Amino acid sequence: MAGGRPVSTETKTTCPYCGVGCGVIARIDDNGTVSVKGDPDHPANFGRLCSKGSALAETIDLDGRVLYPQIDGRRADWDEALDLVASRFSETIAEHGPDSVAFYVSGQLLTEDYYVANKLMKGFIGSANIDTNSRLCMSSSVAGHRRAFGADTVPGTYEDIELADLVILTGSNLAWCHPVIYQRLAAAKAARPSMKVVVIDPRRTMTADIADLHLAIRPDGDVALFMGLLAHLAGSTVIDQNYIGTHTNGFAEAFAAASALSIAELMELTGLPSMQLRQFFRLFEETEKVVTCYSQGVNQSASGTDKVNAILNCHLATARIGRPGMGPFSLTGQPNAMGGREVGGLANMLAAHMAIENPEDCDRVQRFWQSPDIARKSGLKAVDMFRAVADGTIKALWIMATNPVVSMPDADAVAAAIAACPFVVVSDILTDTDTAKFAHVLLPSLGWSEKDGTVTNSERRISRQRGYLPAPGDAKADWWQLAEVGRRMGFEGAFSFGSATEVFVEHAALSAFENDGSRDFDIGAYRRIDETTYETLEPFQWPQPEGAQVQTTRFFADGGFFHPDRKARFIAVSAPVSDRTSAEFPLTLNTGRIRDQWHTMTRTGKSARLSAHIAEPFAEIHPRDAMELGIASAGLVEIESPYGKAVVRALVTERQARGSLFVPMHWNDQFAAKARIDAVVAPVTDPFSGQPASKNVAVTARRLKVASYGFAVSAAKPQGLDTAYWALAKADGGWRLELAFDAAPESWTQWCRTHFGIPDHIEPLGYADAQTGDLRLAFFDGDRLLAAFFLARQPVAVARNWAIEQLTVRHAELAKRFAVVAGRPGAGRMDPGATVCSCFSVGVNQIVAAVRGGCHSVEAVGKELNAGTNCGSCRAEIRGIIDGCLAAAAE
Ligand SMILES: Nc1nc2c(c(=O)[nH]1)N[C@H]1C(S)=C(S)[C@@H](COP(=O)(O)OP(=O)(O)OC[C@H]3O[C@@H](n4cnc5c(=O)[nH]c(N)nc54)[C@H](O)[C@@H]3O)O[C@H]1N2
Ligand SMILES: Nc1nc2c(c(=O)[nH]1)N[C@H]1C(S)=C(S)[C@@H](COP(=O)(O)OP(=O)(O)OC[C@H]3O[C@@H](n4cnc5c(=O)[nH]c(N)nc54)[C@H](O)[C@@H]3O)O[C@H]1N2
Ligand code: SF4
Ligand SMILES: [Mo]
Repeated sequence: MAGGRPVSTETKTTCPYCGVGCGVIARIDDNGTVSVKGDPDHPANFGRLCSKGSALAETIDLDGRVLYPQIDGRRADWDEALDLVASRFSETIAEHGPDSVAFYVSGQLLTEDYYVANKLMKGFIGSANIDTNSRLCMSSSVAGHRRAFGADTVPGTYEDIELADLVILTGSNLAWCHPVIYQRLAAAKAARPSMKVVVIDPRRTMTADIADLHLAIRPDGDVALFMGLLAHLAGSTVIDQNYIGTHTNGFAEAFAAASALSIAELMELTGLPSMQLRQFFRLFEETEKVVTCYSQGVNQSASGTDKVNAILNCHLATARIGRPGMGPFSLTGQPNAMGGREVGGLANMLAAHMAIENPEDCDRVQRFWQSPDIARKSGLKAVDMFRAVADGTIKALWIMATNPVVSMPDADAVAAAIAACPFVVVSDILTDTDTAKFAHVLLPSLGWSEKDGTVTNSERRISRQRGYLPAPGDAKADWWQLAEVGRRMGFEGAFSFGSATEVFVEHAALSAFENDGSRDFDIGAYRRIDETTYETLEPFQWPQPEGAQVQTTRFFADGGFFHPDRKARFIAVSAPVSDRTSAEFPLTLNTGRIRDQWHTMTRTGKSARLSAHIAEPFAEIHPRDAMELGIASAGLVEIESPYGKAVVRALVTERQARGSLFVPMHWNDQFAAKARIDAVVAPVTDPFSGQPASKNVAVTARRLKVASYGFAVSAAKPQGLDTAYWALAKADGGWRLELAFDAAPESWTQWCRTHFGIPDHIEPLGYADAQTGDLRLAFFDGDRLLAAFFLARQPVAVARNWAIEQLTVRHAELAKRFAVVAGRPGAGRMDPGATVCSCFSVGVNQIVAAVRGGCHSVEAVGKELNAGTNCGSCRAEIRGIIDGCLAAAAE
């Protein structure tokens, strides 16, 4: 039973990863096996999925799950745990006031969870100290929208991206981070090749593969670029004086600010040659149907809000907004970043898109909630919230569905703050996360596949997530945990929700409460729905006011903004000084995502298939920078800022601009020795949004000298690792492990026994070369490989996928066992190489062979190897490999 229903064999639900919000059909076979496929009827994806969505079934096992409440590490029952949480929060409030407690929540909560969290903190505890990881994600967009539009409104729809003649992607690695929108864009462009795509990103990402123009902008050059564009447009005929005059304010000031920049200054600030600038400006000028999509290269910046407004200015000035194929488009990161904004989950929002700084809104919400108290001023934003935890102002903290010890800037300081906090509650699905280990009370939450509720995607579409598996152990929904604590804190009536439906209905009612069209967010049509309607709810876009026709899904084509005068505001922005480097910290660290991992890897890290794409933390570095620093490809690099250090593998590539490094945000202390890159990221924030500048951090980098490098595969999970470097990844049949050592242990055999759990009676097959320092050990239990260990003075050259395969094949003959020690495939066997296509586990060497064999297009490679024919997320990489092979052949 899930949510009181019988388990059915096919359930329509929504992917729990990115903000595209793809519909998923989960199927349970007779033997209990779960499989997922794209929902052909869901309007976000029409059946498509990306590699992460396709691998969902591999991430729902119960390994590592929190199954019952824990107090100081011991098992407790719900009553005891909830009583303790309620009493500690109540006592702290009684003694130190409401602002001495805080919630830090997440865009991965369902709307119902989020609604209850916000109601409890803002309406009943009476503090606005609830903030969310959306602060690190969308808050600059929220602030930019609110400045320009008077509300946090995303005007357009996904269809606009397909209808546009020009799609600008700035600060977005769409191919890897919103893969299904990328697939929709790529399909539209293939069908209509006149469509143009511009990618603006300091790095040449996989997304640039589809671009007609790639602008390798200087870090944080975006404000200047869009100021330059506005000045250019103002001098052209496409400026819409009528729209500007009727529906907006502030154009003259914004234009004056923008036109103050000379072309020389523009070139300097953006790092772009004048020809490229002009080409971009002209493309925008000449194309009416233009959509500008932006994501973290825009939001995560000290000038993030200004970047957003600089973009919005250009769309407002040309009235290219809210019409088919036109508009600015903030791509949301998390599955429910939008839902969180709708319930007011940020410390500076109220609920249902009402403003905390507006006393009338506060009164209205208080009346609706019939609450004793309501927060009337903003609470602490994430970075300040953890500072207040550090300095003892906040004494009780509830962290839900987020892993701040990994994802917050200055992460070591955040870890220290949480460790020192007198009372920490963590609601998670896993026991061992970098944050959960600090919990006084660890509460087991229902995860995807078990929980029920709604999420809102980037295009304002509300979809159901539905549970189809039973609750594991004592796990309970996040909203239930919050409501129980609310009741136990004395707010019985306000938190008597019996189901997710009841929460949703109240949320819908609040959105409609005294809403005469003055607020954009209105889903009043759903304020009276019953359990059955909620159960079968089809995806729908807001707004949906009660009694209105199902209406157009775009905003602002004819004005109707949400400032009191119903006009939009141009914002006069100025170009920031963006270079943060110094003699001591001469490099710019840029951080972000890779295709097949999700955030702190608590879920995607469980899939061997996803882990095969990129199996260890890395820093992209330009070949010339690498040379100057003496960093060799595949060597190790130590990155340092005044805040902390990290050690990752060097990935030398010309895709990276000179003077900067790119490191993924995903790795953490569960998967690597020292790769939490946020330990290095400075806690610098945007002055309007409070969003951290995670993409422009001054650092220094050096080669990490080690005595030897290692690689291992192990059937059992390696334990107790403490070497100079290690990075662990799930593999079919076990684990793979990259290693480096400062010194040799007394016995390598003993070292392997300890860390790979090898019984004493099993002696290794071995090979050692004193001259080269090469050492190989393989431990077999009968014909099964338990572990193989390869050591060298240089980064180990063993074929990784081949070595991993040895964990699952049988080694009956001695020759086969010796092949493992030899560290290479036998004659006639090809090493597939690093995985490119995770759906069909096709490696780079196989693709190269196919290209050499005459497959010169992605389609031909697909026919030969299946690669790229399922989710398509790897098609850009396959094209890159083909281009590389053909270029090499032509030389
Ligand atoms: N595979 C995968 N997909 C995800 C996620 C994931 O963890 N893994 N997470 C989801 C979430 S929550 C989010 S927020 C989104 C994020 O999605 P994206 O924003 O697309 O991803 P990022 O890699 O964080 O950053 C995007 C790009 O911004 C570029 N950039 C850095 N500095 C600048 C700059 O100054 N100007 C410009 N124009 N570009 C710059 C970076 O080089 C990077 O390529 O992804 C979502 N999708
Ligand atoms: N340097 C750098 N830092 C960044 C970024 C960057 O680009 N660079 N990006 C930032 C952005 S945009 C984001 S969105 C954040 C993301 O960062 P986080 O939110 O910290 O990352 P997640 O791994 O998604 O954390 C989700 C946690 O919730 C748990 N969980 C999963 N499902 C449930 C559930 O149903 N209920 C509960 N209670 N728990 C659950 C997971 O096990 C995990 O511990 O990182 C930010 N940090
Ligand atoms: S694009 Fe991929 S990760 Fe995003 S919602 Fe769709 S399937 Fe999930
Ligand atoms: Mo995000």
